[in-house]
Amino acid sequence: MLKYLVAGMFGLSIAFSSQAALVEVFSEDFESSLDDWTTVGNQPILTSDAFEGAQSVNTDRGFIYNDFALQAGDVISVWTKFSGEGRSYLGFGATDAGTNSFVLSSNTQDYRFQDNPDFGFTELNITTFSVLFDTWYRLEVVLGTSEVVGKVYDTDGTTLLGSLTQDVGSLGALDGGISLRTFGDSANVLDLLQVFRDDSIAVSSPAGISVFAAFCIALVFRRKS
Ligand SMILES: [Ca+2]
Repeated sequence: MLKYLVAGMFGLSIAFSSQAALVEVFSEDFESSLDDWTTVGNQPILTSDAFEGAQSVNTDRGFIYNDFALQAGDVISVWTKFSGEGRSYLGFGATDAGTNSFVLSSNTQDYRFQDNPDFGFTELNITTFSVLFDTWYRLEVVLGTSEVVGKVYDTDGTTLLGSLTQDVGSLGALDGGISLRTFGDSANVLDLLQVFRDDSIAVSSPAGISVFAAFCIALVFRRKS
């Protein structure tokens, strides 16, 4: 229940901080099959070490990606936890030609952007960051038209621990879906992937928009529980 409350507070934070009607347009909680995902490399493993529900995913060094049509302005969010050294990838613009990714690394203690043509890697901007084991972090990527911002939040989902900006020109194509990857310790996991989008609801006052967005997101989380 606490986790749902935290997730709900995170939703409220998005609504109130952005002054826009951000609503959930995609969700994957890893509670059932991975039929909607394409696997590159090793097969993903569903684990019982979950942030939400009963399962999360470890991709065993492979990438998984889907064909959800991301748009500029989208906010992509996923939870991750490390039990040992490794990396967690939150990717965007994913197709069969590769992806881009925001990467949190417990093995090198940093977060970074990568361009991943053919699911390889080209290192882009990087910032040192102290990653703790056995701690849930929320990763977020905000897609812009000229730059993309990656953020790392603490276990409460709302305390911003660090952010990194990457110009779009250094990334690969942005048209495509979402990708995920873990490598390193077999117990490093990802859970509750969500995409939020401004649905441009016409409400006269910004406060009204925020309240409406908070109501919508609260409903979404309530349905999940
Ligand atoms: Ca789950």
